Amino acid sequence: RTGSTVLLTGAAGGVGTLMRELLPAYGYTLRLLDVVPVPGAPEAITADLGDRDALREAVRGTDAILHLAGISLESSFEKILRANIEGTYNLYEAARAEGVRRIIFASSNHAMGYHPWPAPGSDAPLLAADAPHRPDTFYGLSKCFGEDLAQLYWDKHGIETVSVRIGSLFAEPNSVRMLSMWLSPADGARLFHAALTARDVGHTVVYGSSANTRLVWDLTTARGLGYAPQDDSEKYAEQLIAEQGELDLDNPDQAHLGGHFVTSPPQWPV
Ligand code: 15L
Repeated sequence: RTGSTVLLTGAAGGVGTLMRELLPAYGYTLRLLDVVPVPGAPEAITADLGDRDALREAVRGTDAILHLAGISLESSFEKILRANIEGTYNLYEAARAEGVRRIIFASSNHAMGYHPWPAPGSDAPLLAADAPHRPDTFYGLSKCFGEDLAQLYWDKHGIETVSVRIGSLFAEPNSVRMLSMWLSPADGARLFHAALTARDVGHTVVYGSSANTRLVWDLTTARGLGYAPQDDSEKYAEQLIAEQGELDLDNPDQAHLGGHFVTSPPQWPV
């Protein structure tokens, strides 16, 4: 519901920064949290996802949580375990203890990264939201865990979650792969707003992308929330393909939906 207070975790991150700008127009009051200070927002809460008391206080009195915090690239298993797996558990526990009823979980396309890229011209169906998990990294594995945690907290405690498998949420796509994966910032805000306001979501898993001409994911569950994407990456296609060439499915870096996360994942800075 608009007019509600939403805790935004990871408010200093890439997606968090974009959503801080775009979501207030939908009528939300945002409470910001990050492990580092949020530039331009001295009121933001600085807390680690390992600090359970701080999380209880941060979620108290909010109507919903948009959980973007955590490590957003591949890292060591130990770091992923702490930030993404234990951190997400700590946040759900805080929500349960404080009676918060709705969480939007920033899952990732990398939960599904080992699904093969469809051959050009093939009539392979779009990848459904309920296809099996095929994580491409420990990072992707932590997103699979988060989705299952969300299911558990719905079944056991009645806390609703929309798990959004975000594609590539950047101002513009910067690779040929991203022509399929791009979620424009404006469509990202539309999707999070739909996830925050749709009724009776239980635990719903959706792909987060714009209405891209080269889409590989089935957006049915996202549209079922009322999401109506307005953008299409195709306007960037000519230039990106001229610079980088078409995808080469014989190249192991490009043969799967997770792209180069499958072979040489970008590393979270230590
Ligand atoms: C992700 O999950 C990352 O957080 C982001 O930095 C991008 O790499 C994105 O996936 C992607 O696949 O483009």
